[in-house]
Amino acid sequence: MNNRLGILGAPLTVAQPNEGVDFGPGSIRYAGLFDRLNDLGLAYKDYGDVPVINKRTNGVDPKTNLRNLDHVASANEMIADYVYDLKKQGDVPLILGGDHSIAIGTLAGLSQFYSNLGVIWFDAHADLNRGETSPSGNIHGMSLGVSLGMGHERLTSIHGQEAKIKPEHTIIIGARSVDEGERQVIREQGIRVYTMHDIETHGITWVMNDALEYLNGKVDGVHLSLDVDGIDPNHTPGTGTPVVGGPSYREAHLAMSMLYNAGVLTSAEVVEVNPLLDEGNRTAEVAVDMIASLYGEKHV
Ligand code: HAR
Ligand code: MN
Ligand code: MN
Ligand code: MN
Repeated sequence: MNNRLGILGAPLTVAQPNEGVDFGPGSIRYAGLFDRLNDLGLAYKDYGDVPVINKRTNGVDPKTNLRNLDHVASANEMIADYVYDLKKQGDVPLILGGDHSIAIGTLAGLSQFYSNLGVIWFDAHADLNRGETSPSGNIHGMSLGVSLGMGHERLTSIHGQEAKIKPEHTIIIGARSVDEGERQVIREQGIRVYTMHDIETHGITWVMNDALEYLNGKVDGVHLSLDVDGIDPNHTPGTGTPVVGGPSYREAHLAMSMLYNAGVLTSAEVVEVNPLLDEGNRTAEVAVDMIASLYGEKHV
């Protein structure tokens, strides 16, 4: 592996209800991503966007309680192939979403290179639903569950039948909107969750150190899945399912710097930036700030 970042857009939008998240990759690029990477002296290659097809069917399939399953499944097949190829080049994957269902493809593509990949899921939500438990039928609320091997076979079987990650290597940070069925999965599978309550009680420094210590020695890579709705919507208003009461800009920023300092990160994705719901391009700008911290930007 070299240190070159391989940047790939995954402009999928049909795993959630709002148009516009397909412009996420472009808005992040336009928010100054390359200038910041240049300032860091980082080598990168932009692979462009995966040519996903954003087709919506009418409503939820009553048999499965899944919306747009065919399109989400075939798009994620493609995303998995592209991520696999990028990783094969030796690049460090940085995937720009797109709704959070793209993690299904990202993790499927990555899983072939790791046997014990750690995942840090920074999100207001747990994304552990399946058709049976989902209040919405929206597959972006299911992608972590699918990667753990739970859910519709069309999704769990992308790049192989087996689960792509393990519950004991999975960490959720920032959760504050968790459904009952998801709570049960967290309990039964022993997934580590740092809630807003934990962040407030112990501070983000403690949370990140504890999370890193938890993974230390158990994993052969660490993937960050950064859902921008994980950050407080005061800073990231341009997203489809904002939830009040999230970590501040500074807390999220520090979490990213701490990941950089730990030197453990092997891939990342940033999802759910929706410029059509944004104030200017603020949310993409925050996303770029987070990416810059993640790859070592210092302010002095
Ligand atoms: N938990 C709810 C559902 O499954 C809302 C999910 C919203 N999802 C995201 N992903 N933005 O984090 O429908
Ligand atoms: Mn999410
Ligand atoms: Mn979310
Ligand atoms: Mn910064």
